[in-house]
Amino acid sequence: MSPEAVPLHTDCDIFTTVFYGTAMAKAIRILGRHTSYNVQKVLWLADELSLQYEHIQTGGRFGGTDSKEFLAINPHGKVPVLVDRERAIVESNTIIRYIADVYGKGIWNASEPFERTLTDRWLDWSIDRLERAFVAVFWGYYRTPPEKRDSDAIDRAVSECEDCLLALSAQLGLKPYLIGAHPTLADIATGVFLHRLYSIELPVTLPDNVFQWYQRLSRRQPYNKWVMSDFSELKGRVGY
Ligand SMILES: N[C@@H](CCC(=O)N[C@@H](CS)C(=O)NCC(=O)O)C(=O)O
Repeated sequence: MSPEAVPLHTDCDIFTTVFYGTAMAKAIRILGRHTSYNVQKVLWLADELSLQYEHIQTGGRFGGTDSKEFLAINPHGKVPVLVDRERAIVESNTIIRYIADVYGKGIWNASEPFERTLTDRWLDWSIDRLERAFVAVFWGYYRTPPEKRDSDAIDRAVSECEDCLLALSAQLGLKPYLIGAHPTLADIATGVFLHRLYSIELPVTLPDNVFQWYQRLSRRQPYNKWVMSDFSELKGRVGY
């Protein structure tokens, strides 16, 4: 089923679906609209690991995040949420760490504490620097109607994004992925922003290393399916 084909859920449906399952219920349920880059991190990793899960479109035009049942699961009213049996996990980077720890067989995140910091620092940096710069570009330009845009703020945000891309480029060096020969959570938490930076009409320069990394990621089926999915419904949409 294509992402768009999933039916809308009422608040009540979401509560029922999450806790009691549907006819196609799986132990793992991923709540969140596929157009959210935070949700895409989770769907991308789940497919890399061939997890069996149920995807419940939630938030945005699908609604459901302001119901009291959803807020009981995530008081921030945001997606993604992962429900693994009866336990709910929130915050995209926390969720991907959890999935990697429980289902990842040591490939996507190291267990040795120092090795783990090598990946973790990119997850933290992605929130502190990259996401902040990306959001200023994506919301300031793509999601804001032309007559309301602040072009100076957009220029500053593009420059901040380009600084972040240079930091990624330096790290990529001779390595195909941020940590080495195989992608890890570091690539997921940062690589999820690349497609949008590359494909909105603004000229954001991708350094060579970063462009090649983007191409490598694009050839991975889960990246192609989720991260490179159509997000045009968000254009000029400041509502959520
Ligand atoms: N820090 C949170 C941020 C979650 C977040 O802001 N999610 C956005 C989508 S990217 C959301 O739920 N927006 C409201 C909506 O989609 O209805 C995370 O990483 O999970």
